[in-house]
Amino acid sequence: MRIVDAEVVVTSPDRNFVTLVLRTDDGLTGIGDGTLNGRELAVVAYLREHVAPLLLGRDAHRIEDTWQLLYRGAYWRRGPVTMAAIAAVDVALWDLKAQAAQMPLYQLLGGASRTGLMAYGHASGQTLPELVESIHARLEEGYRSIRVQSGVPGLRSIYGISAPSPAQPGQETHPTQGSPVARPAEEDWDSRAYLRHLPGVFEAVRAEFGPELPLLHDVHHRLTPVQAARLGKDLEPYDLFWLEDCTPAENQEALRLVRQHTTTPLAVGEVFNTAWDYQTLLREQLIDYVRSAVTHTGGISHLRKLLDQAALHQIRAGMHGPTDISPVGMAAQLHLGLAIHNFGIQEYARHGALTDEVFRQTSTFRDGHLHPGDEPGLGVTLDLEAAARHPYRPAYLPVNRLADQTVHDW
Ligand code: CS2
Ligand code: MG
Repeated sequence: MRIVDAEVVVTSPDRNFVTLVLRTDDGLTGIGDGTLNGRELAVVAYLREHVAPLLLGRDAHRIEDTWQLLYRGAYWRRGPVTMAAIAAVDVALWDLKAQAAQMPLYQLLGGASRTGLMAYGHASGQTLPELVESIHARLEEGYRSIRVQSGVPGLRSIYGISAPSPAQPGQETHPTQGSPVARPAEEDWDSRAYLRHLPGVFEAVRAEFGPELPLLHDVHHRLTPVQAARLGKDLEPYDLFWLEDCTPAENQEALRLVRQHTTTPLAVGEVFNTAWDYQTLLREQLIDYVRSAVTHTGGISHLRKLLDQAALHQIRAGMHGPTDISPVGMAAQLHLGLAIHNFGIQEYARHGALTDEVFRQTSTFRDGHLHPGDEPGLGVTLDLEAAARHPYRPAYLPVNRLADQTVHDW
């Protein structure tokens, strides 16, 4: 099974996606996601200029060898652009191998360890009534676990919440979705106001929805270790499923302080790109969930190694699944999540209707659970004609500023 063509497709149905399409001499087509939100074209150039020429003529079955060739062969280690590019190749090769074997990919990864993947959806509101309405809407859509994001009095617009609008009260912001921006939008931030406000939000949500509903919350890297420790403690009565990215976790040791002070479970890692970024976190058992996505962590081959290592420390997978992971990347992590033993939960934000036209998918979402489907391979096909109708649009993620205009983590 020789690779005869490697094409990089950029399309922007509802937002930008980068897809690698590999074709083989026996007529198969495999696809992989290389989308890096806000820096998409860096991955496109990496793939087109530096990776595609190396793939032509190679045996598509040699997945691990190709991974090592691209990782070690670059000499320069790690990094989001490199690891997204390697992920696109890795996932396309797994797609090809599973199609050649005429099996859904999860069968090649060891077979199903469960009947479906518990998925959490996003609820948010600028005010408490808007938030409650948003949680009800997600429950009606079938979600059985909910991430709760709330506005903070005095702050105009913050991560996960759109500014109040009569047309779409409390609807979640999908950064870069909709109207692309030539410059990053600026949002504002005040950690003390947030720390005062959030526990009351969770108290009210628990009072409305009862003790059973799994609730999650994303801090988006905004707190110092001591602030995060306090928030974890303050939220303990509301029994969170997890508290996500409570500090900028590239300072892995900082999580020690948080851990010493709270039993609120911690999830970290959506911005990491290799297993090496987790060394202290795993060894010292400082987190409970690994947030890495297949697309940003060198693909199935590398993330599998990280998750197997996490399993030895009773740490589970909670793979990143916002709309900036394409349907191809999502399918890859559904197959992986179905196969591994230490699956925890899957983030799931539905793509728009245009995206569903460009990427045809076999996955299903029923009663709060996802399943990748049983077609050979990943179960996703890319409609090249539909993709061509939606050219790339430059778009940036927002940035955050404090009241005195200091740039803060967004
Ligand atoms: C987020 C993401 O889903 C999440 O947990 O933190 O929405 C993140 O902001 C985006 O993926 C950035 O591209
Ligand atoms: Mg997050």
